[in-house]
Amino acid sequence: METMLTLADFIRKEPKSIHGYPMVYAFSHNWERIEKFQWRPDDIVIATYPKSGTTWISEVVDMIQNDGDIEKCSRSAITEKIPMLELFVPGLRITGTEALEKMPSPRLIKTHLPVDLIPKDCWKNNCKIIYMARNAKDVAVSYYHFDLMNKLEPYPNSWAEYLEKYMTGKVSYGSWFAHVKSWWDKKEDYPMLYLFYEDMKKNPKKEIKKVMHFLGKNLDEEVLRKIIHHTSFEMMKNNPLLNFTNISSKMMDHDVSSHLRKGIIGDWKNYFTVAQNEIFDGLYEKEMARTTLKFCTEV
Ligand code: PPS
Repeated sequence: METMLTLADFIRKEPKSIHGYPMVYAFSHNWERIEKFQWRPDDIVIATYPKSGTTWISEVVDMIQNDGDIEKCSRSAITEKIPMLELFVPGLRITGTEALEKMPSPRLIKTHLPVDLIPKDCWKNNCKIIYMARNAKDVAVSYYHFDLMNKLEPYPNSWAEYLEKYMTGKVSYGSWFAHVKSWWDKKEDYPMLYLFYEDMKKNPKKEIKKVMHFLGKNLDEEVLRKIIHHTSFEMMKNNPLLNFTNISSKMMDHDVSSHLRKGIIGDWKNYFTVAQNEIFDGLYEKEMARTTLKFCTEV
């Protein structure tokens, strides 16, 4: 049955509910593959809500793991060397779980799954988890532009319409609030590294060092400088192995928007109207009232 499906069957579809969470329609197919996923104790998981700097932190982790060796880190496109667990596009025969099964250890695994959807063995296996969060408003703007170009998502229509869906948690992977909070809470009973995009922007060296210590590595200053340079926005934007241009235009139209678009803190100010901002702040206050989690939205 699955082999009869083509990419066209997955283009511009509304997300489908998986255990109550809206999931990218294509990825929702054959969900048992996620539930049956075999973790390995030396897996390193990079978890994020979409558009929170996943690609950035992923390349940082790979550089650290490879002691800053750019040649080793250029072994393949980031989408291949760090597969996304839930990725499933039957028409293109791309499956995150299959790619991961074939991969030698230690594996680097990308996921946007909320805590509740992470295959349970992850916790038993003591996999190393790095979570990166980014402020809600810049994520909304980045996600909107991504959905304009990413045909696996429904077409977002106007910014106003998209923001409404985002605020009500009807976009793929659900509510930003629930995602960042549940991972923040998970940190209480599971040792993980919780990072912020904004901290990486302000002081990449400090954050990269945190990752380095978390991974049990000790790299000298020269290597750290190399990592900072190689993973800067400009370098990554122009690196075809890191900017997603390897992904077929049938899935992503890079003429509409780039995966590495602006890479700044505060771009939301160019999109939120005063009224939208007031409504958003009201919701934010309510949703974030009972958490110690704090974000920065401007420099
Ligand atoms: S995805 O598709 O969910 O995995 O996207 P993700 O990589 O999480 O997020 C994409 C946004 O991260 C920005 N980005 C960076 N910012 C600063 N420095 C570096 N090196 C960097 N790499 C990626 C990217 O530009 C997207 O944000 P926006 O605001 O759209 O530019």
